[in-house]
Amino acid sequence: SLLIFVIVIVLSFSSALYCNDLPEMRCPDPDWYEFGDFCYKPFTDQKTWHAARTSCRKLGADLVSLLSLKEQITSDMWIGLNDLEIQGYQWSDGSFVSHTNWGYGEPNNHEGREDCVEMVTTNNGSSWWNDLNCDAHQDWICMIPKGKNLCVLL
Ligand SMILES: [Ca+2]
Ligand SMILES: [Ca+2]
Repeated sequence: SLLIFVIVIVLSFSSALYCNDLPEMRCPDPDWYEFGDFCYKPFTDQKTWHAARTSCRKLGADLVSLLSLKEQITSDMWIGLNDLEIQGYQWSDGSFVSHTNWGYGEPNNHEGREDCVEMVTTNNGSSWWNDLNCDAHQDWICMIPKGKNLCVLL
């Protein structure tokens, strides 16, 4: 069979990221949970929302936009949703905001300083979204489409 590798070169700072496709529609490695058409990986080294997004993007992924993997999420985690732009809430990866899952009284934009969104998970397993100051340090979760390999920094 013919393997077609698509090389995408992304300039990031002064380094280049090389990202290719996998020969099969699967996740890049066993650390990534497969669900539907996407792969998910939670990270527990707490970061600001922007630092978390940068880390995901360096892998060729982005902060999670489709949350159909609740059982894998056991802590409060940054997701890709934000209202950093004037247009209102958007997903970091450009996905259409088709539904929301705000907690009671959220988003409250507390003190006018909450432009990023975390998914809060309670002890009984239910979860909801809360807008939060982007500079808070939280766990985070990346999402990458199945069939895409992780980028390599050269
Ligand atoms: Ca806000
Ligand atoms: Ca809030």
